Amino acid sequence: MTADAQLWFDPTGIFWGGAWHPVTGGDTLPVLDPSTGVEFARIGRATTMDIDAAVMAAESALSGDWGRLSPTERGRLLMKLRELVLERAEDLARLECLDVGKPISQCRADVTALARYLEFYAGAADKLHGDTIPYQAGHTVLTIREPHGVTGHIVPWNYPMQIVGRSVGAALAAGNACVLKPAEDASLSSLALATLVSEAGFPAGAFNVVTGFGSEVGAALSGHPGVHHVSFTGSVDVGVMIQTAAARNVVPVTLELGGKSPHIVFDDVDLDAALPTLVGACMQAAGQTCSAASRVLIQRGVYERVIAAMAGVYRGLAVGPAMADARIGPLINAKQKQRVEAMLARGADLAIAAQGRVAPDAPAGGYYVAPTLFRDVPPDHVLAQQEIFGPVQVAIPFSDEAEAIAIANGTDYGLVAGVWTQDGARQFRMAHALRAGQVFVNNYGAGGGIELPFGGSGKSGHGREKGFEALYGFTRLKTITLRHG
Ligand code: TXE
Repeated sequence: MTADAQLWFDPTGIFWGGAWHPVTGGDTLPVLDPSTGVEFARIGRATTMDIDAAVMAAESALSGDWGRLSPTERGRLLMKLRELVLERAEDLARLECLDVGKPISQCRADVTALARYLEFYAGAADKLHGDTIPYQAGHTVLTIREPHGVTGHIVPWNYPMQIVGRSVGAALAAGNACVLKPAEDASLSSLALATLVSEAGFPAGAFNVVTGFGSEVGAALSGHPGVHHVSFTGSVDVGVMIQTAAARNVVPVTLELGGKSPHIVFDDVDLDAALPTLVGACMQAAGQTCSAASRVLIQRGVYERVIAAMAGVYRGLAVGPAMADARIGPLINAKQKQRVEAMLARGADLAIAAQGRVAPDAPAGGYYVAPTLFRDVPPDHVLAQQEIFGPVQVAIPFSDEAEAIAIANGTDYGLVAGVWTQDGARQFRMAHALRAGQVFVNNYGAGGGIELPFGGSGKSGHGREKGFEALYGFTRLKTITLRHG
């Protein structure tokens, strides 16, 4: 462990049934600092037996103290957890910075977002109302929302705290008991959260964390017959596996699988307002963001001006160590760096408008990639079709609204879209026409907004995270028909 972040728990343990346990078999996995490539801790490599234990602990919680709490009491516990998160905010941020390689200021923002998710869902816990439905004479019909039961949460490494906050926060508020499987590259903040859950006084088994490989414990969790809902954020291929595994038990899944989100710039753009976002909406977490605006569609009348302005921003982008708070940090691991470099190589036939640079002080072992803006990219080019998940954007020219819509909707994904235009009617036309779960007009939130439902269509997945919609997703509706004559 380096002096940059201090662990206040043993990361080789896993947390279930309100207590820490060694993993069955005692195997561990290395935790590397993406800024240096150096190992600084180890986490437990759990087995399917550990998943069985965690699911059983969650089942016991539902039939025990956790299941007996009122919604208001669940909300208060979430609020207490929020307070503890804020008390340890700097520790959590430094831990995440070291583990995930995101610039420290982005990690601080992630802690703030985690606290805000907990606050939102704490307040919402006792506001999950049902309906009454007019029916036949002599009957009263009402609907109530019940928790699914045990919910499985498989989380990636790009925004661990935010994704745990939005997913586990909503599930707990709705009364489920959670089993969380963080990514093997980013498990520390989930383990840290378990210490705070314990301190907040959550009943045993309400929140459980099991670390290890996705292909081992992740697969076991998603196909476990004791799990009643699976929430997954990650790659399309694994999303398909998870949906298939859950289908064998006929349980619902929420899948958030990334995208190739278009940011569309019309000739009447207010370029001063748009420019920071046109680049910034792709550079958070070094482009490893599901909602990254990785395609910039620019109308021909303003094309050269926008490219020149974006190129100017790119030339000022320096990639460097996360703890030094470089604007852009390293990628998560060597594999992701190879993936992004392989994609860059597939762009050898394209023109580069501008590149940023890797800072001279960036340690040689870190996973750094220089930001790259390609121009005049054909809409069907592989770089304009496939998620790159790195600091890479493609600029595509278009002539009119119809062409912009065709290009924007012309990928397998449909997560987020952004539009810059001052024409009010066009703002609405575009918002309706774009295939995306979120459309931003004259701004681009890159998935932002705790209160705003978020999710996609096509290969971006289905179901909604965030806001009240996520709460509904973590419940099932029961209809009660009373005949009273
Ligand atoms: O993701 P994986 P990877 C995309 C992005 C990236 C690519 C590959 O394009 O380049 O995916 O990243 C768990 N059963 N996104 O390989 O493997 C795993 O342990 C159950 C987009 O890292 O999907 C981790 O917890 N679980 C994305 C989680 O799945 C399994 C964020 C995600 O890892 C499993 C991340 C299995 N068989 C990557 N195999 C987004 N939407 O934000 C792995 N996992």
